[in-house]
Amino acid sequence: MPIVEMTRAAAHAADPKAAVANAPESSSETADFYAEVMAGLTLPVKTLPCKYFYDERGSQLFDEICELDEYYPTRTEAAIMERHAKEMAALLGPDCRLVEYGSGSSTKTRILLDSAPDLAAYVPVDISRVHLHKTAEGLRRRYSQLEILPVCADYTTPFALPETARSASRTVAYFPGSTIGNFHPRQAQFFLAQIAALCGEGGGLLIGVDLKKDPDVLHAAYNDARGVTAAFNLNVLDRINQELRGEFDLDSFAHHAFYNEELGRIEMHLVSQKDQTVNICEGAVTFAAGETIHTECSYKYSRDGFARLAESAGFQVSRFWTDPSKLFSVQYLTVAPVKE
Ligand code: AVJ
Repeated sequence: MPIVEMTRAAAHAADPKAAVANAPESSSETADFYAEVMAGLTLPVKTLPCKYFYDERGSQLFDEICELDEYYPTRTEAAIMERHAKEMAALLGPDCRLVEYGSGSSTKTRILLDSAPDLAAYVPVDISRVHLHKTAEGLRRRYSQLEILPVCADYTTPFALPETARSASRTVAYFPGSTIGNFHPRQAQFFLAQIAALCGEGGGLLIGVDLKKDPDVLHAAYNDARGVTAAFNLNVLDRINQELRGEFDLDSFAHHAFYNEELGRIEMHLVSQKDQTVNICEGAVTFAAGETIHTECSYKYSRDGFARLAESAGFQVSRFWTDPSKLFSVQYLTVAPVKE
């Protein structure tokens, strides 16, 4: 079926519940997904955007990754948040409009919200409409006094902030999880500059940033013994099969993750185990044995390296919290006054 008809079929799926759970939220999203998949797989170095990991199954697998012994970031960040929540909340100050980028299930946000009772509003921004509204409902029950204004948007592109009932004294962005590591440094600079512009003078950004460390620790975190990370990586091919009528044989691709020391990043790849051609809807992609699809970068920063990046985007690092082993950091950046 050609992509245009397929997207119509998705829009009129027979079982609406199944459509909500598994599939693209609209037909134009299926078309975008197809276009990005084919654009990535026809590059000289085949690539897939890592944002497509997070369908229903992928989000479940990611939650499982977060529980793994080897995967230190989630629990380390949560511990830093718990330990310094009061100080963080004080930095937000009264009547703050808190905007969360990629809110997901807002687990870490609860730590912050528990200590910050007098926010003007909480604005979770997420691309997944289902997740967003489910999470907002849960938070409304727990924080009945707080105005919660979910925005369904791809936060890497400009979006409008909703009006708050109570007028806000300032805007602070929250970007946990070290998702900033998925951006190449120049993309990260541009993205942070957009946040600085949105928050404006007096505004700030509370951000989780994974730190450079012993490569063996990094290697283990992305090559867990139970193979959950491998399943998470391979799931993107299954998603293409489901949503785009792809014909990937998952046994013909292998998970490969390693630390690229020179570039300071973990790279995840899917390695073709043989010469093969894979049909995807109307397209076809040919792989040589050993050829890879680059599926994710996860950059790790030194304290100084991130400070330089922040400054290049118009921020100043005003607080830096870390854990005793210096595995992870949470940092509070303030919008630097415009130089005369
Ligand atoms: C959610 C982007 C922070 O880079 O560590 C986990 C995603 N990839 N295991 C990360 C991920 C493989 C994760 N981020």
